[in-house]
Amino acid sequence: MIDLTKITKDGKALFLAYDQGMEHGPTDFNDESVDPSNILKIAKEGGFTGVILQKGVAEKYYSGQVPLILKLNGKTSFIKDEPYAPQICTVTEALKLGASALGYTVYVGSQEQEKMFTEFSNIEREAHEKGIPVIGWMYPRGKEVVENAETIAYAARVGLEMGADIIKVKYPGDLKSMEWIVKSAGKTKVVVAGGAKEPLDSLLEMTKIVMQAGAIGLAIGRNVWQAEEPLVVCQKLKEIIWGIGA
Ligand code: FBP
Repeated sequence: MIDLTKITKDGKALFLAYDQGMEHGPTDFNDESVDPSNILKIAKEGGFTGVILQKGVAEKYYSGQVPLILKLNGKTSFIKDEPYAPQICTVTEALKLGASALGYTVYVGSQEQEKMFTEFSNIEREAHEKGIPVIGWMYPRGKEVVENAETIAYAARVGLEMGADIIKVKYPGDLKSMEWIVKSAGKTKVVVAGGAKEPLDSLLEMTKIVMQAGAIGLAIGRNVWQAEEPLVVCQKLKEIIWGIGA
C-alpha cells in the first residue's frame, strides 16, 4: 500500500482545489481569489492537508506552504465534445516542484477514455515505483454517459480497478448512494468534490453525509475560496471531518 500520511491527518483529508483557472477560466475568481498567493494563504491558515495546483501556478507560487498535489492533466471548458484532458505535466516535473501526490482526471465513459486510461496507468506505474500516491478524479462523462449515483459508483470502481490510491468523485446526493460509491471503491480511499458554491448549511450537511458514508474527506475549492470568510468555512469542515475543535 502506498503511504498517504503526507497528505492526510489521522487518515482523513481536506484538500483545497485550485485548478479551476484551467477547467473553468478566471470566471470563478474575484479580485482576491484570482491571486494564487491568497489561496495558498488559505490553504495554510485553514489547515488543509494538501493543495491542488496545475504546474504553472505551482512553479510560480508554491513554496512548501502545505503538501502539494500536482494535477498532471487538464482541459478548458471550451471543449464540448467527448471530454479528454491531456497530460501536461510529467511525474518528474511534479516531483521537482515538490509534489507529495499526483492528480489526474479520467472521464469514465468518454469516447476518449482509452487515452486517459493509458496516461493514467503510465503515471501511476512511475509514481508507485517512487512511492508517490495518485489521486484519480473519476468523473463519468461523455455523450453516452449520464452523471448519476450509479455512474459515479461505476467511475469509483474503475478507480479501484486501475489502482488509484484515492479517488475524487462528485457528491451523488444522498447517504445510500454515497455509501455504495465508497463500497465500490473498496480499499481505494474516497474524497468528494465541493461543486459550485452553495449555502453553508447544505455544504456542512453534505460533508456530514460524506463522512458518515466512509469517505476520508473533501477536495474542495469554490465553496471555500468564494466564501466571504473562507477560514470560518474551513473550521466548520474540520470540525466535521476530524471532530469538534479540530
Ligand atoms: P470545486 O470544489 O470547486 O467543485 O472543485 C473540485 C473540482 O474537481 C476541481 O478540482 C476542478 O477544477 C473542478 O471541480 C472541475 O469541475 P467540472 O469538471 O465539474 O467543471
